[in-house]
Parts: sequence; C-alpha cells; structure tokens
Amino acid sequence: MPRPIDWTTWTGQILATLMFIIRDGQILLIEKKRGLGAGKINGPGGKIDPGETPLQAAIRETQEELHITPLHPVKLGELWFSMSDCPDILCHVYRAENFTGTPTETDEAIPLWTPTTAIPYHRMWEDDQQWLPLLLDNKTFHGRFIFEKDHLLWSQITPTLP
Ligand code: 8DG
Repeated sequence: MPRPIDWTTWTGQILATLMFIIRDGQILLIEKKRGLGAGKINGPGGKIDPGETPLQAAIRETQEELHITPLHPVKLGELWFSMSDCPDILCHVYRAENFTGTPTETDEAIPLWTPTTAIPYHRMWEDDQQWLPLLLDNKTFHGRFIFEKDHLLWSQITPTLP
C-alpha cells in the first residue's frame, strides 16, 4: 500500500521544470545522461535556480541541455511527486511549438525526435504515459504521484482549467 500523503498540506521541496517541443507531428525528447532519471527518455528540464521563475528555468534548462531556445512556451501541467528516496518534487510542465537553434548533444542530454504516435513510454518514467497524451492534446492537467524508488505506487490526474 502507498504511504499516506496529506495532499492539502503537501509542498514540493525541489522545484523543477519540463519542456516539450512539438513540431510537424514530432516531439523533441532527450536521452538524459546524468542526474535524476539518467538513462531514461524525458523532455529537457531540471531544477529551478534561486531567483528564477519556472518559465525562465524551463527555457534555461532547454538551452543548457540541447543548445536551443524554445519559443512562446505555454504551461500546461503541474506534477507533484512524493518520492521515497529523495525530497518531494513539484514540476511545471511546458509545451512549445517552435524553437531557435539546432538540437545538439551535450554533457547532459542526447536529442531524440520521435513521432508523437510512437513515444517510447517503456524507456520513460512510469507516470508519463498518464499525462503526456494530455499535453499532446493541448489539455491542462494536475498530476499527483507516489513513487517507491523508480516504481509508481499511486497516481491521480485531474484536468484543470486552462
Ligand atoms: P542538477 O544538475 O541540478 O542535479 O540537475 P537538473 O538538471 O537541474 O535537475 P534534474 O536532476 O535533471 O531534475 C529532475 C528532472 O526530472 C526534472 O526535469 C523533473 C524530472 N522528473 C522527475 N520525475 C519525473 C517523472 O516522473 N516524469 C518525468 N517526465 N520527469 C520527471 O523528477
């Protein structure tokens, strides 16, 4: 059974972001080379630095990881992760339709364009298949998840008003 969580008083200890760029029926993912989730496929993103807004952090992380700048990102989701082996994570999720620059491999990530109809969920965090389809559909959402290490024990996805 998942440990009990009082979501009404829950706060994220780590604030993070994710950025998904979707263009011409393809989504720009990364193979993450280090940090939390290394080896998994994900969107670019990472922790928010002190003094940064979530949007600024999402853009900066995409610049650092892929050497590109997303244009006009829109926040579509918020993900709350109760983790067993690290502090709780609150993640802001953005979508953009375009970018400047050329996606380039860096120390942190290998770029991976994938058709939106063939997302490699088996190589991603277990919860992603529950909310990434909403993002692809331009729907807004709030997800809450309880993890035991890498394993998803419990989840709840709520549609939100745009
Ligand atoms: P660092 O150099 O500061 O250590 O790393 P960072 O790049 O700033 O942070 P990070 O360790 O990469 O941050 C974790 C990233 O993983 C962040 O973008 C949020 C994301 N993430 C989770 N859980 C999940 C999940 O279940 N699904 C997806 N798609 N992403 C997740 O932390």
